[in-house]
Amino acid sequence: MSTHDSVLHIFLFPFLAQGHMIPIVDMAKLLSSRGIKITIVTTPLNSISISNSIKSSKSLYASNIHLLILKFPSAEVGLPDGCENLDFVISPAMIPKFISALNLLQTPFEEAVMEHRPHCIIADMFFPWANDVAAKVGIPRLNFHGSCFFSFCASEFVRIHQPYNHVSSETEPFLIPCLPRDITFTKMKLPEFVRENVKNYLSEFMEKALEAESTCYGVVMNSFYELEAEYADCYRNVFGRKAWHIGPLSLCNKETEEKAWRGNESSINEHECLKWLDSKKSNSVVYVCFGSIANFSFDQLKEIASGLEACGKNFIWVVRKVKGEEEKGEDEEWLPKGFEKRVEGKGMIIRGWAPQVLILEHPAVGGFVTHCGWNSTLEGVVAGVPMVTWPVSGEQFYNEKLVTEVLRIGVGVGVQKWVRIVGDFMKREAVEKAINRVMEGEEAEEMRNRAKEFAQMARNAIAENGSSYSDLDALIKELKWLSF
Ligand SMILES: *[C@@H]1O[C@H](CO)[C@@H](O)[C@H](O)[C@H]1NC(C)=O
Ligand SMILES: *[C@@H]1O[C@H](CO)[C@@H](O)[C@H](O)[C@H]1NC(C)=O
Ligand SMILES: *[C@@H]1O[C@H](CO)[C@@H](O)[C@H](O)[C@H]1NC(C)=O
Ligand SMILES: CC(=O)N[C@H]1CO[C@H](CO)[C@@H](O)[C@@H]1O
Repeated sequence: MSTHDSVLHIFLFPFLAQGHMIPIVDMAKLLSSRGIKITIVTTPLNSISISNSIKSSKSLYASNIHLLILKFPSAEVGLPDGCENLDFVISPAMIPKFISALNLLQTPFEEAVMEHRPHCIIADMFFPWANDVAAKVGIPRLNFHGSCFFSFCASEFVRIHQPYNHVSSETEPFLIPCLPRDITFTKMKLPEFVRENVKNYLSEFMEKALEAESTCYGVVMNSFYELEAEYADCYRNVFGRKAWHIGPLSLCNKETEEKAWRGNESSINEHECLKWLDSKKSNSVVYVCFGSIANFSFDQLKEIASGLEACGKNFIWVVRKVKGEEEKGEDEEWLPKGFEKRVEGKGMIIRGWAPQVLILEHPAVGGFVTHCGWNSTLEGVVAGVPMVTWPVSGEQFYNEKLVTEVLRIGVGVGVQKWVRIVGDFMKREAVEKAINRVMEGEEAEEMRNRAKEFAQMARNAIAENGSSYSDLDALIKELKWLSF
């Protein structure tokens, strides 16, 4: 090793999508607070929001976090300039180009590792070649896949045993093999390339990522032991892999300002938003957000609007900015006629990025309609609010199972089909019914109580000597032992 002192230096290399960068920035803050020197490796455009998040941190340790910027090879693969983030990849034709660009980052990344000689690389699962880079310089590569133990185990068992080949239709339930507790699933909830057994660049990309997962040094998980103990054990014992649970990472943001800045500048003044929430009764507001990737049709947005209006609850609804539509004001065609007038005072629409953590933990918020991306799901757990699960794609259908059947802190809106970006279509009645189920009545009360217990467990986990705190200690000890 080139460093002569005993300060551990870790390279963090997040995937280039907003949802993946948020937990990595949190992880950087957490690790630096334990005396580790951190270098976050990213590209020019992505470095702006990362650097803003770090700056907003009043943490004493922010000066221990460095940024290393690699040029993104957009021109080399034929992507428009500045298309450096999966959130900007809007047409299917751009996906293979984006993947090629990710792979082209290997050489500059390797050069950076050679130059700076970190003691460990924590890279996103979608950089499978980080294993090779780490092996070249003889350091461990840890994987970060931004998901949880439950979903990882479930999807691996489905991938390995292919139970979907033994059902007669896409909607006939099958049991997920080997998984602790009986959990059923359907073929329709699997990604289309699995469902249709297509071999293409996407399936190849996934295979490579999963293969690298099985051969890397270990995994860091944004989760905590008490949330999914059986599945954490399953991951370690059945798959025989090393894993450290160090979450919930979002809990390392303590100041209002840094919570508001998580990810990107909010499209709304957080004080205005909190003042509005202050004026509402406790547990009376439902917060609706589908993450940064989903892009629903106007018809779907109309159904959501009608469902929200019909259930009569207060709401905050985050809508992804619709290109060219944002200036039209009240006549936006994706809202039913007169909608904003009718819900005035009752509902708030945020166009763009919302200060989600601040909103969720406000006592007025009593329910969360979520796409079940892991970062959002865990934020819901930490806030102790029951959820309406509305998965779209990715591993979100497994996360839904964890929330509704294992933790029993949410109800499904009824989505049946995995559809990239646009999602399965849901009617207003389903929206209304699911929201009512988490907001009022005995069932809602029970879910809320359970959710509050998990929220407390999450706080205990990261407190001194808690399960996540101790696991991070163990990880640091092991890395030091390997390095010095
Ligand atoms: C969302 O989808 C619509 C088509 O339904 C498309 O016109 C628009 O550009 C997409 N927006 C984003 C931000 O991807
Ligand atoms: C962050 O917010 C700025 C300003 O609203 C926007 O221009 C930029 O595209 C956002 N970045 C990402 C990665 O979403
Ligand atoms: C944590 O554990 C150590 C060693 O067992 C002990 O000395 C310390 O007091 C504990 N801290 C807390 C906050 O319980
Ligand atoms: C992809 C994803 O789930 N992103 C979410 C991560 O958390 C922020 C708030 O902190 C959400 O706004 C994103 O939608």
